[in-house]
Amino acid sequence: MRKIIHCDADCFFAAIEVRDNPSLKGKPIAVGGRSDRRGVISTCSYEARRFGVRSAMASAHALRLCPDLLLLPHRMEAYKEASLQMHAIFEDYTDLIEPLSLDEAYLDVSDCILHQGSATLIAEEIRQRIEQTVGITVSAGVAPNKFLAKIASDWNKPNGIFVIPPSDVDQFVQQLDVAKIHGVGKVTAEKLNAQNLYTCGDLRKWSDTELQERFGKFGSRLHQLAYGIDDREVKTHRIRKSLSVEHTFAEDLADEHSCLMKIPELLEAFEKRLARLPKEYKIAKHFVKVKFNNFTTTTLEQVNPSSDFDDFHNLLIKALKRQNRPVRLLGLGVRLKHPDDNTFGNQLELFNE
Ligand code: TTP
Ligand code: MG
Repeated sequence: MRKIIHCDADCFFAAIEVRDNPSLKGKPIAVGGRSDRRGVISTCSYEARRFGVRSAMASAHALRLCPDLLLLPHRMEAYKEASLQMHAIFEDYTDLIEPLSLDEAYLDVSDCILHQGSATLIAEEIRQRIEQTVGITVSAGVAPNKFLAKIASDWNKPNGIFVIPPSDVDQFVQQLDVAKIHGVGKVTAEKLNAQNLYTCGDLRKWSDTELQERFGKFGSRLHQLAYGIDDREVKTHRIRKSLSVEHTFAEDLADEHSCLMKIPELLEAFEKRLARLPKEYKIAKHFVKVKFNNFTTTTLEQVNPSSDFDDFHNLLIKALKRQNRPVRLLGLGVRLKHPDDNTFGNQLELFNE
């Protein structure tokens, strides 16, 4: 069972404009291209939304709907900077982050041990920290999968959180409007409604085959979503160079024996993460990391790693010999190779050919 958080900033570009010019607060504003140049609205404040102004609408049309609309030009650098700040906060909780746009991301916090692993408390802390450091509000959805987390982040927007615990999934999905399903646009929603299918509960009356006959491949997906099932993983886009786990112990580990005793639990956490790693990755090296009680850190690597994890045992014994002191932190992990990684090492191989 996964724990997924979907974070989505509230009227992102507009919120940054208000943050940087507080006199705009409470006013109908929009960020977009100029109406005399056939510009379109990128986004607008909630005050402007009350007039019917929407993203992707022609700016000229928006100004007719809301004559007092303050139309501001883009400041992409400021939005990118805020986006980076948000991601830096996400990274304190997990490596499994899938950005969907500058202001939106999925986080898989299944392995996060902060707040006793409560995804709800993690999401609340993320929202608070973004508000404090970036100066904008973010809405969050917490659920056992991406499909539901995304719907949940929209549920109490703006500046809200909505949690769908596993025990509530069935009931929540039963009454969910089919139009809320990602991929169900206006046309599909109308088709479904014409068949008396309004909620996901209604969708369950149809078999997988019946839905496929009517909607092709998407029909099969609809069948799964109607039961709240979505197995899609949170996909990080960057290429990983390494994968590891580490732990700082409440009390220093006094000797080699007590350090070696910690390997099994570190390995257990590590293997969980390794299981989620996409198959294209190859393990190039094993390594251990040791931080001693004087805060010096040492790492030791094994270039031709064994196929099991016995290396960690031997590496750790060697690393500990570098300083005979109590240990604060132990880590172990692997350096990775990815076929798409075009850094120096791979290019050299190319030249060698
Ligand atoms: P969204 O998250 O879709 O919208 P939003 O953050 O403005 O509002 P909400 O509170 O509903 O989340 O998009 C994020 C940013 O991406 C948005 O601030 C501006 C930009 N954007 C466009 O430039 N064009 C578009 O059509 C959309 C939808 C967004
Ligand atoms: Mg948003």
